[in-house]
Amino acid sequence: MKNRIVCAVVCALALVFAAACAAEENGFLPNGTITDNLESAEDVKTYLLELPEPGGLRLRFEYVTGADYDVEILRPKDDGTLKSLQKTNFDYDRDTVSGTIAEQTDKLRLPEGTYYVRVSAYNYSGYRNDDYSLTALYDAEPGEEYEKEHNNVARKAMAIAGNAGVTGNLASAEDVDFYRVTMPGPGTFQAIFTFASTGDYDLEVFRVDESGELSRIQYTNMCFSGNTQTGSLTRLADKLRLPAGEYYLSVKAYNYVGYRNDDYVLCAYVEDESGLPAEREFNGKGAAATGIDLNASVVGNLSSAEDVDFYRFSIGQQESARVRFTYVPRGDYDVTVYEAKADGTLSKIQYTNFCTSREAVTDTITGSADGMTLGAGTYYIKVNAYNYAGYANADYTLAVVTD
Ligand SMILES: [Ca+2]
Ligand SMILES: [Ca+2]
Ligand SMILES: [Ca+2]
Ligand SMILES: [Ca+2]
Repeated sequence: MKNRIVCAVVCALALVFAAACAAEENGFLPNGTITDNLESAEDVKTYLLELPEPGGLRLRFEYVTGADYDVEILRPKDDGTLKSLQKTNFDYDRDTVSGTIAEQTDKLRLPEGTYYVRVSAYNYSGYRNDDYSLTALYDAEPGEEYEKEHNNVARKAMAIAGNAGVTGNLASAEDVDFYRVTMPGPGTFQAIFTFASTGDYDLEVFRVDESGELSRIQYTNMCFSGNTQTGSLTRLADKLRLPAGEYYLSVKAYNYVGYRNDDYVLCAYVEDESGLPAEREFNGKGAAATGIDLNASVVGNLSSAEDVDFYRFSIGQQESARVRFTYVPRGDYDVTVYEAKADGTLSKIQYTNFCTSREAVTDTITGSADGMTLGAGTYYIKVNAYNYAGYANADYTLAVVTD
């Protein structure tokens, strides 16, 4: 039995070697051109393509009009079989002056290594005996500033540094691109995305939950609804505040119609707030409240209309104090103060709505709530958007000041 397995492995290796040798005769270097033809409707031509470094690859295929070809890019798997990465049908059937047409495949980003390109007739009526020419258009992209496929699942995500753009693209409507960003300390996190303005992308941010599974914390649809815009467009996702840790970003097409093969640029803009008086997400419950001191400002923000931010402060002896809140004029905030009861429950003692209906000439507005007489104890403050329309992503500043 063992001998049969060894024999099978040897035979498989021999077949791979033979296939490689056979194809190598027809091999072509990156950016080289092969001129060839199919000798019959059943003929299949296979060419070896070696990519010395990871990079972008697209094929240029020139053929007689009226013909119908399939051009496929494959890579050998460890077991010797070939996996199809892309199959493009070329079937231009209108007349041209030259009688030929040159078209290109969508661009793939590929790891370095061995690939095969296979040319065949789509069907019997699409077969032509005429010459075609095939060119591999390849750009080496060894640097970290370029997407590294295959990254379609989170565990194969490409690690990217904060504040450094990575250029990638969707190779097909089904392509998914995962990236991983490590935040060494708590701080702000904001995705910046530059994309073809006619495209429609989904950009998602995930954290890893206790069980090791991805949990989505942000979804942004990146598109442009106008019809005159050309070129590319840059959009910002809402700013998040996140604990230290690893986060995943994914880019994919919103749907088949929204797919574009063009390059995009993704940047995770991060600012470390270790040691700074800033909110510490995830603080959506009193038990996870961010501790603050009396008469000291803390900066925070709502990362979505549903975000809730809890803060906690303590008073040693009776004080007269009030909440001071600084915010952008278009925001509409609910700020609620609670007293912690002996049984651990929170009892509401003050509610203030912070908003302005007047036209503001300043970037921010500062409002003060009514004064409160607070006995020794622990208190909580909850900040949330008054409603969906009142949500603003910009920073706010909160303080409890004694009179
Ligand atoms: Ca990709
Ligand atoms: Ca991908
Ligand atoms: Ca927040
Ligand atoms: Ca929060």
